[in-house]
Amino acid sequence: LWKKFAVKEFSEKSDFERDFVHHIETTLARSMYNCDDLAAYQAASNTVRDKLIVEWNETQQFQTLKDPKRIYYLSLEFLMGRAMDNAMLNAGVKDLVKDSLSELGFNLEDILEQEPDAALGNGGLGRLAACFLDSLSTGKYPSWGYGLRYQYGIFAQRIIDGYQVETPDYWLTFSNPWEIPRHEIQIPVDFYGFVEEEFNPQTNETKKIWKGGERVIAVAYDFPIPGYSTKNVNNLRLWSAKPTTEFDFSKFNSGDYQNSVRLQQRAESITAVLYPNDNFDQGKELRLKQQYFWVAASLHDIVRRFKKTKRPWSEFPLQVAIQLNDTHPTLAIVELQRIFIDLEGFSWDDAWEIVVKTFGYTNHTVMQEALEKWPIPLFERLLPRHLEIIYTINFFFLQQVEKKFQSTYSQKELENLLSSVSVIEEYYPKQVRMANLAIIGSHRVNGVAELHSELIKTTIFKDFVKVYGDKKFTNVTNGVTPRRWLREANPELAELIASKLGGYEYLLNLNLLKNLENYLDDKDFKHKWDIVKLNNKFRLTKLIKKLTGIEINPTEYLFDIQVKRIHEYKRQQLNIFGVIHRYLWIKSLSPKERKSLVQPKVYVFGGKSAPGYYMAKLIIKLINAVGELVNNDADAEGYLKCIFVPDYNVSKAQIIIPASDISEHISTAGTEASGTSNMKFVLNGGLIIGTVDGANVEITREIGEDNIFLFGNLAENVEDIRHAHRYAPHLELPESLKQVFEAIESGKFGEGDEYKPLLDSVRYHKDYYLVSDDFDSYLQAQELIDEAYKDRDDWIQKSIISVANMGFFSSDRCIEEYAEMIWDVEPLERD
Ligand code: DL6
Repeated sequence: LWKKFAVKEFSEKSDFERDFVHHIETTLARSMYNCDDLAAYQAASNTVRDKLIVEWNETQQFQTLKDPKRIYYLSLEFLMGRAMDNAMLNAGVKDLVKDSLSELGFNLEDILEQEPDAALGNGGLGRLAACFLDSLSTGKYPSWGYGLRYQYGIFAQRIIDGYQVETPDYWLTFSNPWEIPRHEIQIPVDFYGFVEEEFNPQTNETKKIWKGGERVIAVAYDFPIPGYSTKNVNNLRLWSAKPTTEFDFSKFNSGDYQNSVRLQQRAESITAVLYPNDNFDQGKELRLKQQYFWVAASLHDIVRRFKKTKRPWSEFPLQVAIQLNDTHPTLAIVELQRIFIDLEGFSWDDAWEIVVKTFGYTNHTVMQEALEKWPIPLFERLLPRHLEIIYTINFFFLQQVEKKFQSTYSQKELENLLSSVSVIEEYYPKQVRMANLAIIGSHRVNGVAELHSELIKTTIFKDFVKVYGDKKFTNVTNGVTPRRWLREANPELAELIASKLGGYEYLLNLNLLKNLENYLDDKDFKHKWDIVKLNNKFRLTKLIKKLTGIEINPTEYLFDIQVKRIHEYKRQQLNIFGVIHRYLWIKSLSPKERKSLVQPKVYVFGGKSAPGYYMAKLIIKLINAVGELVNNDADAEGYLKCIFVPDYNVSKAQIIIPASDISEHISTAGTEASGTSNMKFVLNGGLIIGTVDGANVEITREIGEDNIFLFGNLAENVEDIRHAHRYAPHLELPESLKQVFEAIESGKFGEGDEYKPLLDSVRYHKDYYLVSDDFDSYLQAQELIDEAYKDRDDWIQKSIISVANMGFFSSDRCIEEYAEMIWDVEPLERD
């Protein structure tokens, strides 16, 4: 009988309209007469969501029935952006929804604007996780994402007098139609306390029992993740922290109201805020609490699901693959070992064998300051049993290393090796090195671009290669989902491509883009390609006008864009020094010379600095100060603009990226693990200027070196150059950079002194990021760009060839590689 009444998905306009009105009148308790865009967004999302949920339920039931091996992707960040447009596109109902809404008197674009970004991530790492979820669903892989449901995502950035000011991002003000609260799924998570030994006279064994001192409840919130052109809908489960009891009534009754709610607030604080650092480990206790809370709840869920199948434990790694997105979830290794030995009664060795087969670890950085370490005293207090287990893991591992090398290494060599691979760093205070633990507890370790994967083997993890050989270390070059980053972000280009490739099949097999090369002589196609870019520039200038009040005529300028987290290693300072250099040059020319010599350019910057990162904040200030001067200087009018787009996020990226002629990926060689916006920009027909770093290397290989503007020192020389800097009391700057520094110090951009730390970091403090070494080569590359842009036809040709060769950078390819090399899982097609 119930089947007769089961929810029906909408498949026609009239169904959509009926369900939409139903949600307005019941879910929102509003009437169609007072329905504004926000209400319309909520009703429309609920209607689309209903459709997803039907498929989501069926996918979950089907997977339970078939019981395949599942992938569990553990990431502390999922930078999802908006859900509605993506859900409609993936489900193939966007046109239907658009027409229906229009019949009801609404404009889809306005309605989509109502949705806040789900900004539960800092940058590349979190956005990669979001792309992977899309590809896992699209590729029909049985998989779950696990993360935290922060109440506050990455802060919103305002620019006041040129400075970054952070304001909280409370993204849950209105009910969120894209999440399903699972109040029935409540998992207790303990912290602190002590460890007891319990002797069992029957077995003659002693058992360790951890008695936690503080308990918090993890409540599940589920986010359906639709795949493109498939009914497969996977699940992203985010945990929210709740107190065990609402109140301490004894305190309440005795009049101590404040303290009675303290524990409640303390519990909820665990999932209150995302830590706003990118590539930097701040080492705060609450962060370690977040990590354990999340992995404990997730593992409990995973183990429970496995136990329901009644399979023997030996089959655990055949059914479960857990991927650690960076070291943040490394505690999962320890927690699983604890579950096996303390709760399920395994022997140490049996447990450890299963654990190592289950985990894979992805490294995303070689930067020392990003490598996570936790002080032992903190660990001991918060997770006493876990620390014991870590000591034991380390003890057995070091024993194994010693055995392997004792006959061939001298005592000194052996000591050095042991101290470098040990999980414990023996300084003051002693610390737990999470990366070492992640390597020891995983069967595979991967980097995220070829160069990066090689670098980790020769630098930060080189001693582990001695221990394990290099088979344990592999590479999976990052990728991006073409559904969001082409179809959704750049509908006009996606459609133009579809018109030549016979439809949108290429969104599922990005290698089909290669066929665009058949149209390199097609004038009409090239003209349309050019128009699409121009339209996208219009779209961006509208956004710039709205956000900054600055007007730009897009037909006049080459658009040069650098949008990403602000970081010294990403070198926005190199870019802005270049802008100043250009400005000084323009000022030195007569009006006639300007007309004949200067390629008009608008430089667009965007990105957030970590709130406590002084130097990055200074870079933001300098960019804004340069903009202030340049944008109001009549001599530069029509030749140069410098814009800082405030509050860069995923939704803005979807407008900014399609508008670029050139984008900048100019990190010091060897510092950017991969980069993924480089891929997005090229996929959208922009060319790039970049260093030989991260995925730029493979992009060059795929699209050809004629289509990219490379410059700067190579990674293999960086250490030698730094070494030379170390012994120079102050650096001899190139003339070009000297002029720039003089201009800054002369007070052109406000108080010259204000920027002293930034300039001194280059000239007196060893220029760690090689700005002075790469500056001239950067300027030369910019000159080549100006030159190349003059030949429009050739530029468009380069743009088309580049897009045609970006097939490799689909995140679908990444997921296939992980599935084959690391997870050993197959897609599961629903009947
Ligand atoms: O792998 C995704 C992304 C890379 O593209 C960037 O190059 C890299 O900087 C970023 N790494 C991090 C590291 N964060 N931590 N910890 O965000 O990963």
